[in-house]
Amino acid sequence: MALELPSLPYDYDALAPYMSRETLEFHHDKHHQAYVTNGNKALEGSALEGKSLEEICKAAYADKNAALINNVGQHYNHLHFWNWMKKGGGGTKLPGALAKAVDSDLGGYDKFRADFINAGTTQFGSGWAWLAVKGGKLEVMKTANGENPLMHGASPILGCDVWEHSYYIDYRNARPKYLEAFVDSLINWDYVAEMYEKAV
Ligand code: MN3
Repeated sequence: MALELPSLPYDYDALAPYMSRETLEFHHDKHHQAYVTNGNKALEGSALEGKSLEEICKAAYADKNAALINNVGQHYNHLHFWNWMKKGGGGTKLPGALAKAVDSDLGGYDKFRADFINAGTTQFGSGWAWLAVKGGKLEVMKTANGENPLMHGASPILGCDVWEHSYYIDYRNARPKYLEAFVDSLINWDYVAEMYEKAV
């Protein structure tokens, strides 16, 4: 089945002022669409056509297939990225089991917040900051370009896009400010908890 661009799970104005309509229009309608279009081109006639996105991400990385890593990887990342945000999200509203794991595996919410923002800030060039499950435990990670934790033996449960197209319209070069707004005001913790339940 060909890759498809899903609609945003909210209105284009829903995440303002933390993420503007203009950013979402470019990011979703242009950038994500391009990953879908180019991912389909790269998959056409390949042995991975019809496999799950998770399988394609892992196999593409093992095969060092840059077109698939970048485009199908980014399709997977963005599918979840839209759902990792919501109006009125962010802060310490973590569902119970996840809050417990953040305490035991990451040293508590405040340390998670600092480490996640630091991962995104120190990712040189384009990439992602992640909260992932590896070996049954939570881990803060960062990856370059279109890569994701699936390609590094882990299951992503939260990711923040730190490509400039995700923040330059709203924050210019202030990537740390964007990461703070993402963590404090945008994270959809219910969706993160759903992915956590599936990953452990
Ligand atoms: Mn992006």
